[in-house]
Parts: sequence; structure tokens; C-alpha cells
Amino acid sequence: MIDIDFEQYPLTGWFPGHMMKAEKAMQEALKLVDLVVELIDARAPMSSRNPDLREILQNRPFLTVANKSDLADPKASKAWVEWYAKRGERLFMLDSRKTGTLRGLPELWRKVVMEERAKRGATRPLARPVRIMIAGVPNIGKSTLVNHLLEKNKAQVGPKPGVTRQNQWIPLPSNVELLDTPGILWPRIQSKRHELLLALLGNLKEEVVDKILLSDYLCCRLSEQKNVKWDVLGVDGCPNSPDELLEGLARRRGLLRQGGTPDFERAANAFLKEYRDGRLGRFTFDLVPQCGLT
Ligand SMILES: Nc1nc2c(ncn2[C@@H]2O[C@H](COP(=O)(O)OP(=O)(O)OP(=O)(O)O)[C@@H](O)[C@H]2O)c(=O)[nH]1
Ligand SMILES: [Mg+2]
Repeated sequence: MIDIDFEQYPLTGWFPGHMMKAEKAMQEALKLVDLVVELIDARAPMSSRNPDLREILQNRPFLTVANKSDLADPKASKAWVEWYAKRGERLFMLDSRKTGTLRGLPELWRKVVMEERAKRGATRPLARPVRIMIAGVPNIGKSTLVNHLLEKNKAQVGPKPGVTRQNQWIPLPSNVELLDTPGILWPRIQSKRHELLLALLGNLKEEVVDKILLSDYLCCRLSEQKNVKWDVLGVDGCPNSPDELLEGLARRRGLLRQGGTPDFERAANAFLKEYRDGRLGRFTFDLVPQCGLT
């Protein structure tokens, strides 16, 4: 296992103004919604949860959906679903790009809303569509999910954070209205490792994080995992250091500077891309807490 002290590097503190505005807009839209669905990342079911969200959303009925499960370790996903269940919460695992896995979701959400209404003493049926807010960190797939539930590309989607800039209501045929919201982070990410993990998952703006540092972090995290397809990168097994990996990758792919020295920056980008495209395997970076229910 490779170990590096990442805490020696300063936090970026990336929390752009539009997120603060988005948070306010979410708070205002709250009174209109019956249910909030938070999308988290199946690869990091703890670290990709916004710790402030439950407070922001007060007592609204709340569901958690772990997206991008196609990139997470299936065994770990099962363990996370069980862990949530022990706490009396249901966690759904989703690959929101696959329409098949989404079937029945709006109906289920509608049922949750009806149950909540009954618990709160409502006796009359709802005379309007059920309204559901889709919230979560940037680039987690909120708009992709909304489009696939609608079976039309109405919400703008893109492989970087900050694509959705405003709340957008999207009516579904099943008498459900979805509110697509801009992704938000929280202003106080406490540790560099946490920030690097979110950057690795694509939740932070690319430009704010040093690519070589991020690739060092990825190398460390993969060195903790089994079944990494290191051969895709042209190395035999887990390297001894991130530099060894990048140097091997650069030489193998001809990513060289003038004079034949390895181009670490381009190698880091290639490494990150292979991981993000899922070619190195499926990994979950947050472990289920072992003792007790925290
Ligand atoms: N592998 C994988 N990729 C996904 C999944 N869902 C969405 N994506 C990809 O993730 C990227 C971001 O998707 P968006 O739907 O724009 O994400 P968003 O949460 O709306 O992002 P913001 O509007 O920036 O907050 C796109 O490149 C999608 O194709 C999934 O389940 N698995
Ligand atoms: Mg979006």
C-alpha cells in the first residue's frame, strides 16, 4: 500500500458564488416540494453526502440514491445498502444512464410521498402532481437522471461540475414533477484527502486541483484495492510509488518531453481518464463503518 501525507497540501476552498445562490434557491423552492432525493456517489457513499443538506432541507421527506453504481465495487455497494437498512433508511443503487434500472422509480417516490402525507395526518388526496427535488453534489448525474426519467433530453448534461445553473421544473407523464437543481458542495471541506476524493469523482472544477497531486492520490487509493487492472496502464502490478507508475505509463505511451524525459502531466491526465472511464475496474473508496451505527 502506498502512503502519502496529503494533509500537508493546502485545501482549495473551492465554493463558487453560484453555489451559495443555488443553496438559497433550493431553500426557497423547498416549500413547494413533497420529497427531496439526494444523489450521492456509489463510490463514496459517505464522502459524497452533503453534511449540511438535512439541515438546509429541514424536515422534508428525504431519500438517498447512490448513482454511478456501474463504477463502484458491487460487493461494497451491497454492504452499503445493508448498512443503510440497519439505520432504517433505504439506499437505492443506480446507474442513471441505463433507463432499465430507473423503471418504477417515480411511482415509488410517489408512494413515499403518500405515506408521508398519511403520517402527517393528511386525509384528502393530493390535487396536484407530486413534486420532487433532485439534489446532490455537482456532476453526480442529477440532470442525466431527470432526462432519463422523462425519456427526453430536456435538462442540460455534461461531464464537468456546474452544468446546471438554475432550478428547472420538469413534468413527467406520471403526474410527477421533478426539480433539477444545480450541484452544490459545502463551504467547509475539512481535509485534503476528502477534497481530493471529491475531485477524483469529478465534483470539483478540474482546474482548481493539481493533476499530478490528484493522480498521486488515485495511485494511493488504488494501491489499497484488489483487482486493479494495472496492465491497462502498462505496468505489471501495483507500483512502488506514483512516480514509478507515471514514468512507466509515459514511456509506454510515448508521452515524452523534448529530450525523451517522461511528461508527468500528460501521464497523470491519461491515468485519471482511464480510471474515470472505468477501464481500471470498479472501486468503492468509502468503507462501511465497522463498529456500531454512526
Ligand atoms: N458512469 C456513469 N456516469 C454517469 C451516470 N450518471 C451520469 N453520468 C455522467 O456524469 C456526468 C454528469 O452528469 P450530469 O447529469 O450533467 O450531472 P449533474 O449532477 O446534473 O451536474 P451539475 O448540473 O453540474 O450539478 C455526465 O457525463 C453523465 O454522462 C452513471 O450512473 N454512471
Ligand atoms: Mg445538472
